[in-house]
Amino acid sequence: MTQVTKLSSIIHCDMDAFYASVEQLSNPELQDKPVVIGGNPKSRGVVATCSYEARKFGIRSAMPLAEAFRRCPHAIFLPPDFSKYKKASKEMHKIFYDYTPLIEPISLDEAFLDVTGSLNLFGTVESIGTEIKQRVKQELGLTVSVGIAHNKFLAKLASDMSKPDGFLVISRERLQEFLDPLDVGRIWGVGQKTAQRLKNLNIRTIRDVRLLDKRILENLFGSYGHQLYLLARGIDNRPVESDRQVKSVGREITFAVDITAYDQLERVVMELSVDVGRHLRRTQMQGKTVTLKVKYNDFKTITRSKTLDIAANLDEIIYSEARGLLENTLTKPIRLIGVSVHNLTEKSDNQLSLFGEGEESKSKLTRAMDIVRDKFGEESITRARLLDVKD
Ligand code: DCP
Ligand code: MG
Repeated sequence: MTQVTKLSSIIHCDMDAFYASVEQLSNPELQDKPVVIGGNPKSRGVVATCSYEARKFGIRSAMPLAEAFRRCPHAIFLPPDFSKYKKASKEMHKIFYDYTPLIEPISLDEAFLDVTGSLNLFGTVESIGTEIKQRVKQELGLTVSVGIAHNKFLAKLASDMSKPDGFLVISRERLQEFLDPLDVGRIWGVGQKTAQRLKNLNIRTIRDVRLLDKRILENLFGSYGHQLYLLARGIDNRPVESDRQVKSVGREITFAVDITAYDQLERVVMELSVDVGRHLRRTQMQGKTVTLKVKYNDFKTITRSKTLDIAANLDEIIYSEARGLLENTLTKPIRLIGVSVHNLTEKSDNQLSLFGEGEESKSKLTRAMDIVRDKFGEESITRARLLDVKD
């Protein structure tokens, strides 16, 4: 009997110049102009993103705003407006869900879709990709770049390489001839450091990596060497992990000015805890381990974790644990702080609370607040209540 292996059909979608495109859409005066998202060019912040018109001046994500201003003083500088971006992201996901429930969001503007099981209903993976692209344009007014292949690495490569307004299919037949001439930096997981290390060894293209013995790669790069061996051949067996299989939910923030006041830190930790809690409840998840991450002004980073007896997703519980972990961390000015919850399990809305009556009423109150926030926005309800949580 011959064994038939079913190949996956993966689509990678990534919006073009996402924050900037959303701003251009909401204000026609910004269209076709260099727009930089990040804030006041005189602040010490960095560029979140910029329109393709601004990229012509060499402006890029993560560049200091002052440098962006130097390159293009007539660019329009705007602060980010996350509620707008979240709304656009939600609408894009609604379109995705029409084709498959197997969606792995990577960021607000980027996701993998496994449509293997949807082909009977919708035709080919190419027709699904085309339809998604058209609908995002028609219904949202935004352009999304679409990459199609039989695994995640190749699908992402396809959308990255065809940007902006891209659409590219990497077929299995022409896979190696497509990959071989590409720069090593195109391999998933190869950052600037690894790329430089490879180039120092005169390994410049994916073909150069492919021609190396597996043992040499493993000697050079440890367990990642094995990955490199596979990726250079276009092999990537990672499944598309939909929301339910996500391993942690976290939020972090880099401050424009390093923080030295404890009460300010507490307030930020509260905001982050609320965001994490909201995301957990939206995706019907709960978690047992709360982690606090602190990066100091000298870039030294510490993480502290606490594992609870019972998994939780209430803002109060996450905040109270994160605040406990925050104690005695303010030994130097702090540059970044993050709160995350790990050890996730599913939690449905009607699941009984295991914390007893007190928690049950907190849970009800939180649910009521979530409903109000869904309707009127994140800032519609004061969070002062949380500041009173002492134990
Ligand atoms: N972002 C950010 N800081 C970064 C990189 C990105 O705040 N260092 C934000 C702004 C981007 C959004 O995330 O709009 C999506 O990131 P992408 O890397 O997908 O960049 P863009 O969508 O802006 O541009 P493109 O995908 O067309 O290259
Ligand atoms: Mg993008």
